[in-house]
Amino acid sequence: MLCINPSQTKSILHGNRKSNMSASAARLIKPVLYGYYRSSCSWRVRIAFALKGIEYEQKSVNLIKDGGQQLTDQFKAINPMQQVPAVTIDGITLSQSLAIIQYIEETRPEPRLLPADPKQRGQVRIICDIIASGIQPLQNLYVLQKIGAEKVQWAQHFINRGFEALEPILKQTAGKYCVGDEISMADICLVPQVYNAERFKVDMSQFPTIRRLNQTLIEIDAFKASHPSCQPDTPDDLKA
Ligand SMILES: N[C@@H](CCC(=O)N[C@@H](CS)C(=O)NCC(=O)O)C(=O)O
Repeated sequence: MLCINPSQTKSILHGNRKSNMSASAARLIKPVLYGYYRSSCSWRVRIAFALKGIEYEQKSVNLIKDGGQQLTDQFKAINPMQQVPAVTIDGITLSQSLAIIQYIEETRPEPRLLPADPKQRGQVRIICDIIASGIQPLQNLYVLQKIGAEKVQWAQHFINRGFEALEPILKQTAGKYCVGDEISMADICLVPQVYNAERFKVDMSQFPTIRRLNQTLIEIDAFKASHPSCQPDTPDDLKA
C-alpha cells in the first residue's frame, strides 16, 4: 500500500500560517489539511488531492482525544462548525469537503473530477448529495453521541436507507466507475461511505453495484494512499 510520509503529521496545537500574502506567494505554499485518519469527509479530500497529484501537509485533529480536538477554541477559529476537514489553500481557509473539492477542481482542473457532459455532472451531484447530505450527517460522531446506546442500529438504518436509494441509481449511471468510465466526485464520496458502512457492519451483499464499484476503486493508488489505515495519524494497531 502507498503511504504518505508520517513526518507530515503535526498536532493542531502547532499554530497557523500568516494570512497577509500575495495570491501568487500563497499558491506556492503547500495546502494544509486539518483532518482525522478515520473521518470519511477528510478521506474525500485526501482522495481528491491524491488524484490531482497535489502535495499537501496534514494536521491531525483527533476527534476522540481530550473530548475531541475539533471542539477546541483553536479549531473553532479554523472551522466554526467544529468538524473536519478544513483546508488552508492559496491563502484562504475552506471547510466542507465538497466545497473544498470543488475549489480544488476549479483551480487545478486536471484531471477533472466532474464529467464534461452536463447530464453526467448532474448524476455525479445526485450521488454526492445523497451521501454527503442524506447519509453521512446522520452517522457522524456528534449525532451518534446524542443517540447513545442505539447508535449502531441508528447508523445502520440510515446507511441502509441511503444505499437502497443509491443502488438503483448507480445501476443506471455506472460504467467502470460511479458515472461512466471516468473517476469523479461521486467515486470520491462513495468509497469512504462504504468504509463507514463496513465499520457499522451493514450487510453489503444487498448492494452488489455499490460493492462492485468500491472493490474497483479501492485498488486505485489515490484511494489506497489516502486510506484511513495509511495516514500519519493512524494509530499503530490500525496501520496497514
Ligand atoms: N458536511 C461536512 C461534514 C463534516 C463532518 O461531519 N465531519 C465529521 C468527520 S467525517 C466530524 O468532524 N465530526 C466531528 C463531530 O461529529 O464532532 C463535510 O462534508 O465536510
